[in-house]
Amino acid sequence: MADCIFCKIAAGEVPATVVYEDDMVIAFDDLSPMMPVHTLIIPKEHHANIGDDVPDELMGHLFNTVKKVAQIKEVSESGYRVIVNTGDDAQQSVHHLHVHVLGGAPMNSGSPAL
Ligand code: DGP
Repeated sequence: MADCIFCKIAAGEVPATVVYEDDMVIAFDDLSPMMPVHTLIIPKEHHANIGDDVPDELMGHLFNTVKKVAQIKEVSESGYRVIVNTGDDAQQSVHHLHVHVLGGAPMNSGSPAL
C-alpha cells in the first residue's frame, strides 16, 4: 500500500527503532509511547486489521512474536499487556494490522487501554 506508513516502515523507507525483524514481521517502538515499553508488531504484508483475510501461518507467527519482543524488552517476568485495536469504535488509527505490547510499569484500571 503506497500510502501506508507501516508498509513504509516495513520497507525501510521510514525510520523506526526496530526491536525485532524476520521475513514475515517487524517490531518497532511506538512513536508516542503510552508506557515505558510500547512496541508494535506488524506483518510485513499489508492487512488492514485482525478481521482481514490474514493467512493462519502469518497470524500465528505474528502472535508468537509477542513473547520474543517481551523477552527483548525484558518484560517477560514483570508482565505486559497486548492490545489489537480493530476498526473505528476501537479508534484504530493506522489501518495496517498491528499488535501493541505494553509494559515496564504496573498497570491498573486507569492505565491506558489505548
Ligand atoms: P492504533 O490506535 O492502534 O492504530 O495505534 C497506532 C499507533 O501507531 C499509535 O500508538 C502511534 C503509532 N504510530 C503512528 N505512526 C507511527 C510512525 O510513523 N512510527 C511509529 N514508530 N509509530 C507510529
